[in-house]
Amino acid sequence: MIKTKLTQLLGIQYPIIQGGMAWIANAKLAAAVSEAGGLGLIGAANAPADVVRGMIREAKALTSKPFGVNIMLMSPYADEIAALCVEEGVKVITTGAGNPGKYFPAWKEAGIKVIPVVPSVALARRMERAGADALVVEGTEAGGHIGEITTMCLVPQVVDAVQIPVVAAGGIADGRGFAAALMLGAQGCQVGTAFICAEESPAHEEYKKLVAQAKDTDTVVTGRANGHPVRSLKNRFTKKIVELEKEDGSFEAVENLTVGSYRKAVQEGNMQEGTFMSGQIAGLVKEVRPAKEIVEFIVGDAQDVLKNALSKGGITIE
Ligand code: TUI
Repeated sequence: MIKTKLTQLLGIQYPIIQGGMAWIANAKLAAAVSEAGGLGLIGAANAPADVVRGMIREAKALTSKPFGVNIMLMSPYADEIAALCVEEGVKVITTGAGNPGKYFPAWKEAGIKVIPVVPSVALARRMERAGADALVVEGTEAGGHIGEITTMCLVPQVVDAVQIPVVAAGGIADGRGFAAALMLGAQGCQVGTAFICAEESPAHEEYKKLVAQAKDTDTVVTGRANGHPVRSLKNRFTKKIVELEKEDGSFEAVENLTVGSYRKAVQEGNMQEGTFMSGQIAGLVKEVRPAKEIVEFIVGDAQDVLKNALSKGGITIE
């Protein structure tokens, strides 16, 4: 049993949050992770408010345990979704790809636990001042929209800069990574890539196969030139984006090429036109298995690692 300030704050069994991955983090996956003792998240991504409301209601029907909603702040529906989370009695909100400051008063008033995802110390400090209950601190190893700093460097710097609990994200898919995050001062971890390969994940079989077969060097970051860096698995489509960026790195050009490409990856497994977002840790994810097994594997392995770190590593302290 690993109990931390995060398990206490959220009333969950294990300090593991499932990433709110666009098109993948649906009600079934979120409910499966929450049922397993972690915190499942519904990823609102760019979905309209009524679709998100439907997912929240479906998750409520599937689990009585706490789950959350991740709001992608670049979505045109972010304002509506921020309000509907209050209406629907959502217990936990995480946010990504922006500053959620303007929503804090309404969320706090409703008693919602607010956990912004931050890629820097500066934003972490600002979010703590605004009233965040905890932070997901996401390193550049993560999949999807990313910051510049690695998990290893960012987590301890944020831990030193704030008082609220820190959840490490980016590059964690097993007990070693989770244990390392705790050693850096985190109170929990967020896991994305490994849950793409959950049995309950709606990702296309081709997507799951790509993640399970990926090796360490198989991801690439596109979109740096237009200010929205996104990490995904290398394929013919990312090659096309990289070429376009060399010729015409304008926001519009890259946006026009990539619009709809996340859906094409998740729903169609479309290698020609799909962006298969994934973290660098894909090389460690080898198989498709139930969400419960993924949660229990990470926790069990971390306990073992923490108890036996010195003896197994042949390390002595004199
Ligand atoms: O948000 C993510 N990961 C994502 S969002 C996404 S969907 C998307 N669609 C189109 C373009 C880009 C993304 C896919 N993956 N992770 C959390 C995260 N948040 N990473 C980085 C940030 C972030 C960046 C800047 C958070 C705040 C921020 O603040 C800027 C500001 O306004 O101060």
